[in-house]
Amino acid sequence: MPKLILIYFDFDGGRGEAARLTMHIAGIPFEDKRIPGKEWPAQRDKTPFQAMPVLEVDGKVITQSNTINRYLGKLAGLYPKDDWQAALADELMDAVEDISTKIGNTMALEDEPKKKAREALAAGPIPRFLKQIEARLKAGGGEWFVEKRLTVADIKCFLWVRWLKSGALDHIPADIVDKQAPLLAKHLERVKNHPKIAAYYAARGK
Ligand SMILES: N[C@@H](CCC(=O)N[C@@H](CS)C(=O)NCC(=O)O)C(=O)O
Repeated sequence: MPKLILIYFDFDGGRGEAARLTMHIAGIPFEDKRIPGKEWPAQRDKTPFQAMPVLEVDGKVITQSNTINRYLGKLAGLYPKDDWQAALADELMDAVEDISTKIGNTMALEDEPKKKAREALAAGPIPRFLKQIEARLKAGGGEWFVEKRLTVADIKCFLWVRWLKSGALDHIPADIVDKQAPLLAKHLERVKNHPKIAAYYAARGK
């Protein structure tokens, strides 16, 4: 196994969290290097694309959260070997990334434009993505997105749905998932209760 260092912000979510969970589930040793927000400006230009997560693999770096998820998913046995199933997992992760980016783009807005932008997302794109992603879950059998087992696609979706349901996003109703995509709400519980994931967050006091 290569020497792995995951570099990301110091919170238990966001684009770096799927990588952490993937390595924990598989028992892959890694250094969880958490960068405090105040240190980020000094670090930004040292990263290849001025963004995190960054994964160091035996001293070389790769970036882009879904690229990292795929790479680690392969090491962890949580990514399909079959090309078609792998494409379905990729599609799902990229769809989640698309809508997460739309939401993420509102984070730095001032109060009034943020309200407007989020209300617009809650009125259209978020319900649409929820329903489309739920349809993919149904197509996979209703419990997992691909191969009828936990993969990095489930982890990616779980983290997005958890964010939506957390109530942390002002102007986006926390019950939007329950109302628009109840199967994704159930999927969240399924992933959250995976023994390795439950043990990980219990150990972190979450
Ligand atoms: N496409 C990239 C986006 C990376 C990204 O925007 N990361 C955010 C954190 S989730 C970041 O580093 N923001 C700090 C900044 O842009 O200064 C990925 O999927 O990894």
